[in-house]
Amino acid sequence: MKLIDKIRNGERTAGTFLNLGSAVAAECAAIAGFDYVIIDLEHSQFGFPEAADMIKTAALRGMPVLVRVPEISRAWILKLLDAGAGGIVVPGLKTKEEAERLVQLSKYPGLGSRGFCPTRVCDFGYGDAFRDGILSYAAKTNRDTMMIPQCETVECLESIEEIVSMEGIDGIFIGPFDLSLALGIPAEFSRKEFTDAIEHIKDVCIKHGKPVFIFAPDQSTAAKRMEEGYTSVTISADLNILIDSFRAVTAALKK
Ligand code: 3PY
Ligand code: MG
Repeated sequence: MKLIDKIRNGERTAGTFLNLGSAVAAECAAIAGFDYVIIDLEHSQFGFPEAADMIKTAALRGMPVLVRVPEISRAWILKLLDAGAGGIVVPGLKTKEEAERLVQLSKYPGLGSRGFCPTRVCDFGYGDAFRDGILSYAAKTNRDTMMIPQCETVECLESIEEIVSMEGIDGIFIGPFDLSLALGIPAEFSRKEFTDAIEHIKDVCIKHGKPVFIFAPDQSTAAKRMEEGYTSVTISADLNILIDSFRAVTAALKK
């Protein structure tokens, strides 16, 4: 099932970041029962070929995939959506104009001006994606692909209502580390300035009926965020979970 359908069904979802660049890690996340993964092209060391491979492997496992892009560019957004990404997460977004550009590049006419070609995501035009005509395909794709700016700058926080209410913006992802840095209180997640900010973002999203995602570095923070009513929590990343598991094993051996 697509992530957006789980969200529409009112499910609280949990995902993780994939920073290893490994399609096998995408499979492992699916086997482990995550609801989705986010391929991270912002902070990792791999590129489009690996990401495309991960998207395909995840699809074979029925695992929804979002991709965090390194920048808002036509090249990245088209390639990733055409490869089959279910949505795009945009780090460091600041302005309403950047959000508008994201919508322009990622949504087909009706909402934007996404370039069209029958690519992998629609069986290269040989499946039944266009059974009801190209306009119906475009409208369905516009509804089903999620464009999710991260709120992690002061500028985005200040314009959050304008950005969230924009047609074609399908949710917000709170980046606690960058947001706290931007507020001048690095990683001080219990400070009132920080808790007020994330509560505000959550309330604005709820008011506009849009999902609100938040990153949690560990399971206890994730559980707390779930209780606080975030739509989705993205917990840690494949490489951190791997190192933590390795550490638990080595620590047990050395006891
Ligand atoms: C942040 O905390 O800044 C993030 O972007 C988490 O992914
Ligand atoms: Mg960030």
